[in-house]
Amino acid sequence: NDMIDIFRSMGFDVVDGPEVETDHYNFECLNVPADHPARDMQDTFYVSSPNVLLRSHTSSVQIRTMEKISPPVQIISPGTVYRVDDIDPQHTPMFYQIEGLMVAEKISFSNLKAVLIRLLKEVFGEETGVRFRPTYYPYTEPSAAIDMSCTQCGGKGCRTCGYSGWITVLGSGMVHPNVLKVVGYDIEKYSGFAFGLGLNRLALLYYGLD
Ligand code: 2NM
Repeated sequence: NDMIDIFRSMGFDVVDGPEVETDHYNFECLNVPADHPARDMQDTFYVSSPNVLLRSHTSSVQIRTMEKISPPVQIISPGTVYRVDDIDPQHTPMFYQIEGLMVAEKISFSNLKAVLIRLLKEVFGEETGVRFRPTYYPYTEPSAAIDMSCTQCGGKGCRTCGYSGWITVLGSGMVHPNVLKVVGYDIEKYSGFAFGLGLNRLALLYYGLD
């Protein structure tokens, strides 16, 4: 709820959607090709194979929203998501996510950086270090993983951060043109950024649990 308040203060609306999804909204619209490893049957729970499943992220909510309204769109979608994982300190088969999306004219990577740096500093304090690393997602291009300085040791290196001083807390990127096209947006006119974060891991860091 604190994070929702921070996003609201930056102009984001909160949207909701179904936890039982179709393959179409969970994968197909998100530019995840049929042979992509993320589509592996093991990766989520199928209610009725192969088309009905438990959502593996809340991106499906954002697709549904984009289908309904034209830009400017500025939303977050918090909620539970599901993935086939053995339980360990970093994994549970059900977890909480907040995803966000901003699409309008002239949205750039600078806007992505501004929003996500502000978020992490609001939650963890102004002294928090934030860095962006190139990575790959099928639904964004370019894509960036976002690390913040370790909350446990302040960046010196400890067990929590694997002695690196940094912890990866967010995935993000500029929404892939194929995704904008699927929802009928004019890619000559509009661009946008999107991001996803896992709340469980963030809560561990926030409350200082080892
Ligand atoms: C992430 C990382 C990067 C994402 C993409 C979209 C949509 F629907 F607009 F395509 N929503 N969220 C996204 C992008 C999520 O999570 C790690």
